[in-house]
Amino acid sequence: EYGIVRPKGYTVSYHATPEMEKHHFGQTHPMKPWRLTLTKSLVTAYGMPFAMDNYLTREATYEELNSFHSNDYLDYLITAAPEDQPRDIDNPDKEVKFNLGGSDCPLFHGLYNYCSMSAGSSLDAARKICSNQSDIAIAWGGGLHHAKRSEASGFCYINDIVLAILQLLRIYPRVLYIDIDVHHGDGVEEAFFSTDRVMTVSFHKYQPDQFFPGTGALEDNGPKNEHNPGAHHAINVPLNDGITDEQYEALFKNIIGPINERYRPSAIALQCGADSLAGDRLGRFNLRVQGHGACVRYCKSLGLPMILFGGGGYTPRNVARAWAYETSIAIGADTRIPETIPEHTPWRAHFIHDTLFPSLEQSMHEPRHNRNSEKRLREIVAHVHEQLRFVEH
Ligand code: TV1
Ligand code: CA
Ligand code: ZN
Repeated sequence: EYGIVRPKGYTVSYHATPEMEKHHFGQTHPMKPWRLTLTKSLVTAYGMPFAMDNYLTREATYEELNSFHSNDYLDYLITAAPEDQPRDIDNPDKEVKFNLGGSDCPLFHGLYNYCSMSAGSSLDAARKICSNQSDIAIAWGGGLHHAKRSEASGFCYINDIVLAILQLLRIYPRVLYIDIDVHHGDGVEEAFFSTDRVMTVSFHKYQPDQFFPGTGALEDNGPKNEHNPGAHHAINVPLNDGITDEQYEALFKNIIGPINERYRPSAIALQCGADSLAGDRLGRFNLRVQGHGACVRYCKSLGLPMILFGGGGYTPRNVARAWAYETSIAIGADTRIPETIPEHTPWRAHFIHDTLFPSLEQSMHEPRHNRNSEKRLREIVAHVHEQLRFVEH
């Protein structure tokens, strides 16, 4: 109804299920799977499903999860019940196995179903890219970048991104992983630390001991041993509070452009964590929906097959705005969707302001002070370019 049509000779697939969205991490926990419902409602109100192939996600199988995660960990994840949740008062000494059951990664009803649905959406997306049936595949329920082989971490239990990239590697010689979540993409970096077939690039707030997870310094570029193929293939862009759209966009292009030219990836995996937006409950940046989306648009312009993953994002109305806008960018309809949120959008009242692009003032009471100097950003770009001199191809 907004004149959104299927792009010619170009296929975008959308992988989701309402099953995932009904799970709860707990009353006060910042991760709200319901933000996926809000996202879908906006995508639908704008008429975008007509321009995409829409797939209902299935649960990933044990064997699929096992392609990265250990049996010990998966077996515990299957059987661990909310009753196993250690309670500080009743049982202060109860051991937390695999980092499961603490406050960040609680055990909740249906946890295994939630995890396998998230992984299922990312694996389906990867398979569509491998079979050339999609040019861009979208899995907003994925993007859980902190999970390790045998450990849950930072609201993430199963690393769906690692699973999806492992699928891409069956077909594509080199995969570029880009992570614009406000947190460091440590789990994905670690999984591909020793290979040159994946280059990982994370942009994040960096302040060890003050901001999770505390890793991802500028100088951390992979194994220090020059003979390890993974050397120079981990790129970290540590940032401070309050970075703006203008700075972030320039930084993104100055880093991803040269990486694309030098590394020549055959596919892109882009984690679009929306906690880098202004006004996020956990984030620290001043990005607007347009600035966040500009990263997606730039990646699309490189013309490579691409998966878009979700990730963090703790102010649901802004998560929905960003991911709906980025869906429109994927289908090439971003110049055609109206800025005013459609009248008939379910839960429209949740958006507070009726625009897709709230101003900084609308997103937060007072914009954060920008602690990123131009000088420091230039140093970061120079350091990354220096790393690229060591990258072959
Ligand atoms: C329950 C209830 C859990 C309220 C967790 C914020 C809560 C946080 C909560 C929280 C919170 C974190 C740490 C400290 C490590 C801990 C999806 C030494 C108001 C991808 C994960 C952030 C981000 C984890 C995930 C972080 C992602 N911040 N309220 N927990 N311990 N954990 O700092 O990258 O977005 O905050
Ligand atoms: Ca990041
Ligand atoms: Zn995050």
